[in-house]
Amino acid sequence: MGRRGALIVFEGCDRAGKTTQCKMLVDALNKRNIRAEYMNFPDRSTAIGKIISDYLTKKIELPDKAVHLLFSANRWELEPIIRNKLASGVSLIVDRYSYSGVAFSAAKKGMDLKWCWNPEIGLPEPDAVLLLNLKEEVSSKRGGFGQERYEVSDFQRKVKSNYISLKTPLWQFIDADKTVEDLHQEILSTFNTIYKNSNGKPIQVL
Ligand code: DGP
Ligand code: NA
Ligand code: NA
Repeated sequence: MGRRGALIVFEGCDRAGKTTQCKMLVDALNKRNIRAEYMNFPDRSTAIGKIISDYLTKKIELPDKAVHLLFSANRWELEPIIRNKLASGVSLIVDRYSYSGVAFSAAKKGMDLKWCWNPEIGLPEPDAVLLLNLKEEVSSKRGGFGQERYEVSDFQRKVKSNYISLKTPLWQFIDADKTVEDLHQEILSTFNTIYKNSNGKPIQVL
């Protein structure tokens, strides 16, 4: 049997370029015959994901704690798939994960990091978390900012400070204020190191 896949999570405030970079990384790896797939959270295509999507686009209102548990349940509904793919050798490039869950929810009044972290306990732990770091003045000028529920400058500042509280040795901060191609090259070489180092190590849990 070959090696397991690596689990790499991308985090960052809205409009930092995560989705673009995740997809470019998957394409680059597949071209190099490294099996890799893109995943994103929230996954709006599932039954739970549809409720989350309606909430984010402000079609419905829900209490903050209920929404938090839905986001978490959305990760748990895909947990068996994550485990199976990794075991079969596919690396997963994940666009947001539990850290978004906690950083965004805990930015709300009456919510704290510890309460928010609880439902994430037991999910597969990533081999690395790459935080695409972009100054708020730059990200807020990128297209589309401001259309969804959390895309407000004050809120994004709280999210950023929560990310800093969640940082562990698995995290790498990457300066995202550069061209798409330069950022891609940096991420590709970061991936190579993570991929080598994760070989033979069992997946841990959060
Ligand atoms: P995206 O599709 O990546 O733009 O993410 C949608 C929005 O939802 C974005 O503002 C970040 C936020 N978000 C992502 N995951 C979670 C989560 O688990 N909990 C909360 N409260 N917000 C989240
Ligand atoms: Na967004
Ligand atoms: Na995204």
